[in-house]
Amino acid sequence: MTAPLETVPLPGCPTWPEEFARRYRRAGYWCGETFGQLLRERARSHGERTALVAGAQRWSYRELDERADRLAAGLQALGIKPRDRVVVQLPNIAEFFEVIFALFRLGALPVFALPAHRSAEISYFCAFTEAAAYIIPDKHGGFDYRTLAEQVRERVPGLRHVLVAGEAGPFTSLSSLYAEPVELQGPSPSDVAFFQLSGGSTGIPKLIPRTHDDYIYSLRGSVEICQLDGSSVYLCVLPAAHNFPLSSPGVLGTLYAGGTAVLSPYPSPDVAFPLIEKERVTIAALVPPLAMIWLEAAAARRHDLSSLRVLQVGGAKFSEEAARRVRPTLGCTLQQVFGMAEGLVNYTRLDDPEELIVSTQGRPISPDDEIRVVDEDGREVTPGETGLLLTRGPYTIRGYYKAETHNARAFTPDGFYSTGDVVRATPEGYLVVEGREKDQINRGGDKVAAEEIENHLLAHPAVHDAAVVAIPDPFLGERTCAFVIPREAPPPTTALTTFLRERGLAAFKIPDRVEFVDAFPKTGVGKVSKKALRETLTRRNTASTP
Ligand code: OOB
Repeated sequence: MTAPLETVPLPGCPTWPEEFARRYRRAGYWCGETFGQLLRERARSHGERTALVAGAQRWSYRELDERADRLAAGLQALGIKPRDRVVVQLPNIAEFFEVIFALFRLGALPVFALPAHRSAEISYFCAFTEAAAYIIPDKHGGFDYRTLAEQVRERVPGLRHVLVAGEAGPFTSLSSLYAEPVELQGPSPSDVAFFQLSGGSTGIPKLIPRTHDDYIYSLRGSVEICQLDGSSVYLCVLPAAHNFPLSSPGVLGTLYAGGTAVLSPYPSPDVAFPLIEKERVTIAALVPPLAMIWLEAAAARRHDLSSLRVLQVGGAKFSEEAARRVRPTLGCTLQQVFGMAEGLVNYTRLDDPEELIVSTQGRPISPDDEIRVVDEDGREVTPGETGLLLTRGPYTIRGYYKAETHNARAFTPDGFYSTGDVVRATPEGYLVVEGREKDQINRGGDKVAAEEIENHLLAHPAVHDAAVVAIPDPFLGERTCAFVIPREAPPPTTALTTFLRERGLAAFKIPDRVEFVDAFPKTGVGKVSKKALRETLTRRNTASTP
């Protein structure tokens, strides 16, 4: 596979200015390698090692490499071309990786949907990216994705192919596509490799273009920080499409390091603990609510978890009290991970003092990750003060896909991404997440954009206005509450939640609670005051507790 070095940027994808690109190459961050080449190289140097374990399947590096080649040839024969977008919605199954490496080799671009997404989200991704194909499992978690694909097909007539891992039903099975490998030109390292999804704070989800160069750099940095090597065994329990289990260092980092990635179909201890024991897992990644469940279950000591050296926790704030329990309960190091699909990832280091590990969310991967903590006017705060986190660097995007207006707000003119996170930097340069300024609910790591849910609620005939806010929750950290001004008599709450489900929203986005009000409190400039709404809730709760 020969990769051209420079190509025309994909329309709608902002790139790094030339002087930065040059700097990142000179510093050795961008190495000029693509994912397709990376896998080929690993298959050459240690082809017989186990790359992936999923259920009864155990694929060596050689096998993964060959499967990707044969599937790439089949996808090409089907008419999938370089730069075509392909919405990939696969759970933690081995085919996930065969599919994405096949697409990488072809230069087609996976759009990473989550297994929890339903017709509203998937139809949007397919339509917005003008996807050539949509790839699903047959069934997972008791849900038939082929039914979903039928709904998506109806909504997006331009979608040419639905490809299924497993029983295809009316669609095409992936296994029917395998063909003799063909010579492919392959993408350039500076090309976009795929799209991640933003947690979002606006009405519609944003797509994040990541290049081979920038993402592989974040893998290399993560592998070094997490000390992965050929003997590492990574357990993937979170949905593999998410940036955290995919690349921090995740499955892709594990493959980069020549280790073994074990895919767990579900995150619960009854599924994950036997896998840790059997496969001698050395590192696993969790969101805080799952970490709490694991800590409870591990205390029962029914499984041998002694191989575990690192437990990563991230995606949402992990409470210091829970963080302190990791080492005594699991006998391993906690690593806090504060990252974002847009780029920047912070890690506590494995040999950091315990105090730093339990009380901070880590520091950036790269010496060239630029961090600014600013006040409301964009001025840098005194070191140690709390402010809004802005960042720029060798693996942080310069803009979302086809989102010019939003990009003007989410990025500063000099290219810093405004994360919407409120942080404080410690004297050691570690970040502590203190809160959030963006209009988003972080439901135990699942991100819900308030405006997206408000727009859906507004489509209900009984709703005059809606405002969605976070409510504190001891387990998930936050849950969602929708404040609704009804047009006349309030409809039953279930009428609204059923309505949202029927519109095809992912279950984690359905409000946990609905409160009816006559009017919304307003801020000085006349905007809905979500702060005052959250206070209303505290008052209502106090009033209802005897
Ligand atoms: C990860 O990525 P996303 O894109 O789902 O969400 C990013 C947002 C951050 O901006 C922040 O608001 C929140 O999730 N977050 C945390 C956190 N990690 C993420 N808030 C507090 N403490 C943490 N440790 O969530 C993600 C991507 C890569 C690695 C890890 C997490």
